[in-house]
Order: sequence, then structure tokens, then C-alpha cells
Amino acid sequence: MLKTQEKMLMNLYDTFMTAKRLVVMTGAGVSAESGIATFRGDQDSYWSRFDPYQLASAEGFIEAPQRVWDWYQWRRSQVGAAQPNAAHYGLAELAQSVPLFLITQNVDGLHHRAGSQQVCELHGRLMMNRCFNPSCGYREDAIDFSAPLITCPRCQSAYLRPDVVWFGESLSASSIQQSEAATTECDVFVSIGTSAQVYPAAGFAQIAAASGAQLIEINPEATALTSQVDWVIAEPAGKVFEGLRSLLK
Ligand code: BV8
Repeated sequence: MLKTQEKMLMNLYDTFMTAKRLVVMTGAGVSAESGIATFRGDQDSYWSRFDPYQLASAEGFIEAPQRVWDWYQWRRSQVGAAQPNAAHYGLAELAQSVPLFLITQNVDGLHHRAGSQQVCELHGRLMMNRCFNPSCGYREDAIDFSAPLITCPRCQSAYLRPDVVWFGESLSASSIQQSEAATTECDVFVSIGTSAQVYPAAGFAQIAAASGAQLIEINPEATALTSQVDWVIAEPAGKVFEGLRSLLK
């Protein structure tokens, strides 16, 4: 007699393997089991300790560049010391078997490090710096997590900043266009580890639902999306994919 957990995993495996076009969108929760703090929720999340608009906005950077720079350098040291978990590896392995479009709101790069080839990184890349002056266009890898805040080595007209999308900044048109196209055409949309509060990312599930896709959410907590999904798996993502990986072998 299959236990409930095994039945759930078999159903999820079958759903993934029979999907014609599978879209998965991840948020900070998919990296929680790698030891990286999420943004909202319990007491040690980022936004429970800091004001997001002070730390993740151009205005906050202009007001206190050193404070924002130090926060990102601290996050880089956290991410640099972290390893992908079973959810990152499981999604990379799944993409070997089924047509999977992977969208992430995360900037930690763990999907790439787990082997995912195609990742739509909506909010940019933590481990990259760019010139604050958009017309300069200078970019570089962020390798020294203790490096001081400096002005752009190319134009000298502005500070270097993390190559991420802050609140009030537009996502790249190509990221939005690719994600909208994929969600419009998918038959299964899986939201993993996101509180579904940040737009336009949070809107992709609605696009998928409007296109008739089956919506699945993997998240131990209820979110703004939970009432709209067809199937809620209220479990940690790493645990779910640990089980799935044994079926994917
Ligand atoms: C834009 C910087 C055009 C990168 C971040 C429409 C309606 C309302 C508001 C808006 C709208 N359109 C635009 C806005 C404004 C704003 C917005 O959405 N505000 C919200 C808060 C109301 N959006 C923007 O500004 C976007 N830009 O639209 O441009 C424009 C221009 C000018 C003016 C208006 C519009 C830019 C959005 C990007 C912002 N950048 N961060 C960085 O430093 O990381 S946001 C930040 O939140 C992160 O990027 C993160 O990716 C994102 C989403 O958070 P989550 O990933 O969901 O994380 P969270 O902690 O919230 O949730 C984690 C979940 O995991 C929880 O549910 C938890 O239960 C779960 N979990 C925990 N453990 C596990 C788990 N799940 C599974 N397994 C586990 N083990």
C-alpha cells in the first residue's frame, strides 16, 4: 500500500512527465534549504530586519550607497558559502526528461550551479556588478565579497552596483516577453518557494491559469496564489525533490 507521500510523489512525477510544456517559477524558498534567508515570513527573513525600499531600490542606494553595497556584499558571502539543494538539482535533472521553461526571481545563481542550462533570471544576478549609470553599460563579475564600494572603472561617473532589478526598476523586456510567451503556452505551471507578492513575476501564474494550465504550488506556507492553484503541496521544495529525484533516476 503506497503511503500518502509516495502517492503524491508518483502523481507529481506523472504530471511532470506527461506535461507537454512545463513552466516552473521559483522564489527565495527554493534556496531556503541551502541556508539562504528568504525575504518575507519568519523573523530572520531579510525584510523582517530591513526596509526593502531602503536596500533594494535605486533611491535607497542613492541615499546610502555604502549601506546597500555592504548588504549585497554580505548576501554574496552567504550565497558563495551555500550549495544548491535537491530542488535545484531535481529541476536541472527534470529538464533532461521534459520540455521545462525555468523562471526564477532569485539572484543567487544556484539553479545554474545545479546544472540548469536555461534559466530566465527575472531579477538579475547577485554575482555581477554594473555601473549605476545606465548609459555606461559596464559590467563585471563580483568576485571579491569584501571589495569596497567604488566608482565605475570605465566612466568614473557613478558607483558600481549589483546587477539586480530593484523595486521601481523595470525587468528586461526579453525576460518578460519570454516568460509571458512560455506561460501562455504551458499546460502545467509550478510555483515553488515564492510568496507571490512581487510583480510582474507574480502575474505569470495568472497568465498560465487564463491559458488553461494546471497550477501547482510547492510551499510549506499559504501564499497570495494558494487559493487559485489546482494542487497545493505544502512541503519544503528540497524534500519534495529528494523524493522525485529517486523516480527521475
Ligand atoms: C517593475 C532585488 C515596472 C533583487 C527585488 C503591480 C502591482 C503591485 C505592485 C507592482 C506592480 N508592478 C510593479 C509593482 C511594484 C513592485 C512590486 O511588485 N511591489 C510589491 C512588493 C507590491 N515591482 C517592481 O518594482 C518591479 N519592477 O514592475 O517595473 C515599474 C517601474 C516603476 C514603477 C512601477 C512599476 C521589480 C520587482 C523586483 C524587485 N526586486 N529584489 C534582490 O536583491 O534579490 S524583490 C525580492 O522579492 C526578491 O527579488 C525576490 O525574488 C522577490 C520575491 O520574493 P520571494 O522570492 O517570493 O521570496 P519571499 O521571501 O517573499 O517568499 C519566500 C516563500 O518561500 C515563502 O512563501 C515561504 O513560505 C516559502 N518557503 C520557505 N522555505 C521554503 C519555501 N518554499 C518551498 N520550500 C522551502 N523550503
